[in-house]
Amino acid sequence: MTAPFGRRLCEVARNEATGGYRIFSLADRDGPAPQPGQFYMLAAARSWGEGGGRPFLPRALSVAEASPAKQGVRLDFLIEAVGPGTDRLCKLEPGEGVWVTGPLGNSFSTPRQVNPDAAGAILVGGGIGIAPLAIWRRHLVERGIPLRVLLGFRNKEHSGGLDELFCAGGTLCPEVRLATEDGHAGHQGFVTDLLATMLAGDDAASAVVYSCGPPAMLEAVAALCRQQGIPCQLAEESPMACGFGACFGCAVPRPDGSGYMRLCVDGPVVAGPAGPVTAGDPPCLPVAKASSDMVPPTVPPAGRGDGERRLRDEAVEFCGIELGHPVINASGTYDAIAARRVFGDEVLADFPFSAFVSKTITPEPRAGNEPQRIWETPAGMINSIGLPNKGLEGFLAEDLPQLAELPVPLIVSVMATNREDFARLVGAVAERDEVAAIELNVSCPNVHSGLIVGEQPSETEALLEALRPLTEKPLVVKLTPNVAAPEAVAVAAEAGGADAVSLINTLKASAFDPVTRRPALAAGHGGLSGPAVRPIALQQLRAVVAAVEIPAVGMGGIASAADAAEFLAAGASLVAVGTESFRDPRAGSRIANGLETEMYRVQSPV
Ligand code: RRO
Repeated sequence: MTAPFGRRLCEVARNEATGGYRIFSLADRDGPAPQPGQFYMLAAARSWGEGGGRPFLPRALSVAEASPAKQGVRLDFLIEAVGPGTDRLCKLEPGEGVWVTGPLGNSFSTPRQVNPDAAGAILVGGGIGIAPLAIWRRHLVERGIPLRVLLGFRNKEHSGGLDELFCAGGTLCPEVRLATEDGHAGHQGFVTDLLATMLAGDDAASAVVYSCGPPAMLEAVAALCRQQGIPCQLAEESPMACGFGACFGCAVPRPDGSGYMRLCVDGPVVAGPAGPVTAGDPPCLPVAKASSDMVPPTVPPAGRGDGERRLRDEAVEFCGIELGHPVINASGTYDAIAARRVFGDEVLADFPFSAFVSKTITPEPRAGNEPQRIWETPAGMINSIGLPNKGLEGFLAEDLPQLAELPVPLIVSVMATNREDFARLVGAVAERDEVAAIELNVSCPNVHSGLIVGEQPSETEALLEALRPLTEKPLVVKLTPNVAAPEAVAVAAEAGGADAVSLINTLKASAFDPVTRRPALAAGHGGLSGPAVRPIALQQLRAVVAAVEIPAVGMGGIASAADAAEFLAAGASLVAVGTESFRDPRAGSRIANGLETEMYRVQSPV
């Protein structure tokens, strides 16, 4: 089952305190019923990102219950206010709007699907992690599958949802046993104490364990199951910007140890043994700045450069390629293959971009950087993804045939650390008919030596001189903003034979975790994107456009048609949407649809 493509507006039906947490219910008129274990990306429709720019990203919440409503489905979530996103959701009143994307991710599998001899299910929940187990319990009860439920809480104040989700008529359901660290109810100690005893019994031998809770608890559950040879499924959590495979932020180690997987598309339910998972403010989607404060249409000025670009109609030509409109994606911010897996073929029917730029590929496969990979900042985020990709051969064999099914021209982004490897990439990619153009990423801030070429005009020119003879296909150079004069690099790229430049890549940035006081990202630093960088991107674009004759693709924090219009006014031939797609999977279409109107409006100076 695929999710509806894009985000939709739902209404808060209920938001009530329950033992330290809140039961938060939404009326989802147009959504399908979720499967147990699935999650949604949620963001308040109003005042999201105001007063300091956070929350900026939507938050991922597992569904605790779903019931048929007069129209559509009513969704229940359990929320704890642990950061700006959950704080905001906790304050919403019934009737207020929430942007919703989902249901997302995979779901629990019934014991027989996991183990044909299974006698029953053992559900193990901790704290707010009891949420997905509540809907899973109901599902199992309805199918007559025997089950036992073990739930653990720190204390009475942190036992929210228990009364509502695991009690009937005010009494705890008979199959539920409790463990509390303060001993106020049930066994005093950890829920894993109860699990250890249960798994040692003969009647547990063919059971399947399902668990959700804090990372340490999941690791203990996985270890116990491994010792007893009992299969387990763990609903994990990881910081997540998009929920549909675009941001590459929610990486967790694969259970078999072979690199990382994205929890949003390969989880959140993972077969044990569990890898380490990262806790934190359960992730998230805010609303783009409304563009309705613009004054009525008038005829735009003609020409190129500051405030002088004319957009006659939606179609544009870029390096000899006809495009339906001027909005493409920024490399690495939209995985069209994953999006199709999540949302189905509607992605093809209403593709958000007029050309698709792949995530950067390298000669050899790369696992990407260790998590934590993303961090929300005021009006933006820092990423340190580290170029995970299948390598040239893997890309050509597995990804290219799927990308060739997209209804738009394909631009393949490549990166190497030396000219020979760049040449290998360009040579191999250029000979494929499916590829319309090649983007040379000389500006990744997150890999060793990723920036060396793009920071130096002479290196950039020499690289282009080496690559130019290899293909007649357009070569687009992705510029770094992390230099004093990006226009000097653009001039060098043009001199070397580049057909176009694109800018900006992300700005080198850091953040510190307020709790640990250590760098928030495992790599120590990363690249900043989102509306926070927009004025910098516009200034660099102006400087580059003034310095070169070749066209420029402008990007950096574009969240609305009005923003895109600014980039076109500054001289961009195309605009690219990046981080905004994390918040709205159809942001590209929204911006393209609004763009023509924007271009014919006089921009208000205030
Ligand atoms: O994968 C990344 O970490 C990454 C890349 Br290749 C890039 O070009 N820009 C960025 O912000 N992140």
